[in-house]
Order: sequence, then structure tokens, then C-alpha cells
Amino acid sequence: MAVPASFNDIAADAAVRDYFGDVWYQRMVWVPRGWEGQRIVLHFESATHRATVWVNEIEVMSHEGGYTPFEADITDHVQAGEQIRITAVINNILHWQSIPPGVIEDTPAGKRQRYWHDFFNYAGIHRNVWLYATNSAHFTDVTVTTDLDGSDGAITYATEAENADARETKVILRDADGNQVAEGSGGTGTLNVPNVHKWAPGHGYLYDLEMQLLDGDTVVDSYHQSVGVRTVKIDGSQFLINNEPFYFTGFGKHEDTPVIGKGYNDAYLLHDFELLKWIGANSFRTSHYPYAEDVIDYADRQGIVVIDETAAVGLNMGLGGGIFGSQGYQTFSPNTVNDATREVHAQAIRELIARDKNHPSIVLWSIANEPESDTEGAEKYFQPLFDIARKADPSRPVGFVNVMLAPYGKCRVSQFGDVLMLNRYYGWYVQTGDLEAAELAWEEELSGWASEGKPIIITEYGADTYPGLHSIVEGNPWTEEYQIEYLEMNHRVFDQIDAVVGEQMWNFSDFTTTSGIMRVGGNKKGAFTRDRQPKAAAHYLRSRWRKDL
Ligand code: GCB
Repeated sequence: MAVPASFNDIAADAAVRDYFGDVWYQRMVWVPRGWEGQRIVLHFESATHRATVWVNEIEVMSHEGGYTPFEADITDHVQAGEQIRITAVINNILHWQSIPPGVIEDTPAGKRQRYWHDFFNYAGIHRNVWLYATNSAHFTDVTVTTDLDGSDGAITYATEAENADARETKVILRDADGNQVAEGSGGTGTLNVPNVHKWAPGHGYLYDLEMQLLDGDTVVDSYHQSVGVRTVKIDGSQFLINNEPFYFTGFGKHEDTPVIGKGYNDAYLLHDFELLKWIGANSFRTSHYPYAEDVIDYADRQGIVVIDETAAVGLNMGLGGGIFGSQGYQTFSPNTVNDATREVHAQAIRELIARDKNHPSIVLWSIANEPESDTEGAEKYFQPLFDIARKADPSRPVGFVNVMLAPYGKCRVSQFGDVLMLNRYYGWYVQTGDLEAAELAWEEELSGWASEGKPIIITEYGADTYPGLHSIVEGNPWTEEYQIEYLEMNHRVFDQIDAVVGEQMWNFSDFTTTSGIMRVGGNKKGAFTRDRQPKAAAHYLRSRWRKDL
């Protein structure tokens, strides 16, 4: 099986595509001869949704959650210069205690995997797997925060190291041209940078912070951390980056491409960012899970602003009932999403923040997408999770994405967020085709939210659009014309309300979902098709967002 890739679409076989259970990966690898005496680590950037890993016959680690990294020190189990066998069993079942949740149902035709999120449950080893070596005395972590005082910048760092007794830590800050601009000693400290070159939206300027672990004059470990100096603050209903009001333009995205599913791919990464630039998007949300680390690294370098989301999607059994009525499950209950699920969710938040805390592009944590949020159960479930996120990162705002089923006045979770993130489909799922009625209803609800005095980001608004389908008359859902009319209506509403500080259209591109009567070959709300060709709406968005044209 190819790595990195989802296994689902590689075989032309429905049994492989829809398979749920254990999937075994195995390969032989040489441990480089030059690694004699080094600490050797096996690192998975992700395995969806959980994995257990062996080196030869020895079990070395297990991990729950499909989108964050895990690693093991395998020094004691391998020899430099030897070939080793790495075996991983990946399991892709979604259940009540996984994030995202799901359930295996018994049907007359056999067992079926069911879940409540609107994207295909791609699985496998989606990202790179590394074997790497360090000195036994080595850095294990660094946390960097930045601040501005007029034209001066401050970089505060805290390093952590292992087996490093009696070792000195030295840090060197270099600008993007490689010139040293500051230095410090000790594992923690603050570096002042007069006349700092700021990181800003559209301007991904990065310093390089090198940390050295010293044994006398010998550098025994060295780590380079990119640093963008910027601030993020909420002031009333404004979202400030570097003390200036910021307006988000862009999309909710997916990791979703033909053949490789959710597999990471350099070429698609670059191409998608070129399209973001082409269309004038300054931001995106990692809907609905943490993306590959390369994506966030690249966003740092490109000055693209990111809302970073956990994989907590589909915690809402009220969605998708439609004319078939209720789903037969209660979202929050001892037998469904419960305290044990919340522990897994809390761990997902901690792991996301641990991985991504040093990225300047990330300005906001989203701890869940469209959970049930209008009940007491939801309020109790979520309150501690906000506390956990704030404790893990006091430097960034925290929010969650609110669903249309918990409108203004009904939501009991928004009170905990620093920012309001709203997904709304007036003119699509409701008032379908009647944009006049949709506009009135949307304006009324949004004015309500605006009275809360917090910044509002519209994290989803969109209309399914079949590329090539046209209509001469207005109000014809699924056509390319209607997608534009729908977006124009939304923009009229946003432009009237000062508290709206961003618009992220749903979705960047068409993507794969489970099959169903609401989906035609997947979700078609993309501005681009799945193979990244523009629909007419892409040109319309470009004319709205590109101020330089
Ligand atoms: C939503 C969800 C997103 C769906 C979208 C839709 O609210 O957050 O995952 O794909 O609606 O198109 O229905």
C-alpha cells in the first residue's frame, strides 16, 4: 500500500473503499550505519484513526486519534547498520468514544459503519513516517510566544530537554537573510528585537531561532524553530492582528484529492496555495481536523492566516435526519457521547495545541465543528474543554463552530468562546432558491449575534453547484449562476454588520462524502471542482477579494 495515502480509493474495489476494521502495514527499513550511539526515534505524522506499532517483534507504541503525530524512542530495540521490520496496525472504526464519533450498526445485510460528518471516512497512513536520530541529550520541546511594543518585538521562549544535566542552552536568532539579530542563554528567556520585521497576513516573514545544547563548546543538539513575530487580540467585536483589524477571506477546506484521498501531497499543497493567492483568500480553516504539518509550515511562509480545528466533527445526532426523521440517538448521554469521549476530545485538543502552538499563521483554535450546542448536556460537555484549550495556550483565542440548529438565542456553548464562528445555509438548506426570504431571515439572525459584542466569523456559507449547469433565470439551485447569486446575497448581509470580521465560503473545492440523496458525486459546494478547476463563482469571489485588481 502507498504511503502517504488513504487506502480506500487505491484498489478499484468497493470492499476496500468501504472497509472498516484493522489494516496492516509492514515494511523493512535500514537503520543508517552512521547512527551508532545515537538516540533513534520512529515518528508517525498521523495514522487514521488509531494505530499500534511494532519494531521487529517488539510493540513500541499505540496512539488514538487520526490527525496528530506520535513517536517512540526505539534505541534499545535496533542496531545502527541493521535492517528492521516496522509493522503498524491501523484501525479506522469510528465509535462513541472516538473523535470524530460514529457507530457500527447491525443491519440485515451485515454490519455498517455510520457517522455524522459530511466527508468520506478516508483512512490509512496519510502523512510521512520518519526514522530520525538525535544525541541522547536533546531538546524535547520549545514554546515560543511573541509580542510587539511599537516597532520593537519580543520573543519569549521556553525549551525543554532530556538527559541534559549540566548542559548549557544557547539560543541564536537570525533574520530571514541569515544575519544574527539577537542571542540568549538559558533554557528560557526573552529576546528583544528592535525594529522587528513583523509577520503579517500576506507577509510570511520568519526569523529562525536556533537552540543549541552545549557540552562545553561542543553543540550536542541543535533545533531550528521558525518564528513569526505578531500579536493576536480580540478587542470588542474586532479581531486584531498586530493591533490592526483583520477581515478573514477564504474557505473551509478539506484534505481531499483524487486517488490518494486524505494523503498528503506536496504538489497539491503548492497548487492549493497558488489558488488561494489567485482568488485573494487570506485565510482558511482546517475543517474538520488538523491538517498535515507541512500545510501549516507553508501557511507560515506564505502569510496565510489559519483557524486550526480538532477532529471533533459530527457530535450532533440532530443533523441529517431530514424527512426520515430522527436518528434514534441522543448526542450526549452515558451510552453515546459521554465523559470518556470528552477525555478523548480533551486529548485531541492538547495534542493539536502541542503540535501547532509555535505557528504564527494560527490565530484561533476551533475545538469542534457543529456539535449539538443548544442543550444542557452540550453546555456541561464543552465548558471544561474550553478551559483545557486556554490552559494549553493562553496566547490565542478559542472558539467552536456553531450550527444552524442552535441559532441566536438558543446556543448554550457560544458563551464560552472568544469569537463566534457561524455556519449558515440560508438560501440553501432553508429558503432553498428563495434568496429574498433567505436574506431577511439571515439578517435577522446575524443582527442578534452581533448584539453579543464578540467578533463574528462566518466559517461556512455555500450552495452545491454542479459545474456546467446553467440557468437563464435566477433562483435556480445547483446552477453556477445560483452559486453566485447566493454568495452575493450573503455578502450583502455581512457587509451591513460591523461585527462580521470574516467570510470563509464553504468549500474551497468539491470533496468526497458518503453516498446519499443529498450528494451528487460528493459535496459540490466548492468554488473549485475536486480537480481544482474554477466554477464561475471562483471568478466572482476573486473580484470581491482581490483588492489589487
Ligand atoms: C456543514 C458542515 C460541513 C458540511 C456542510 C454542507 O455545516 O460543517 O461539514 O459539508 O455543512 O455542505 O452541508
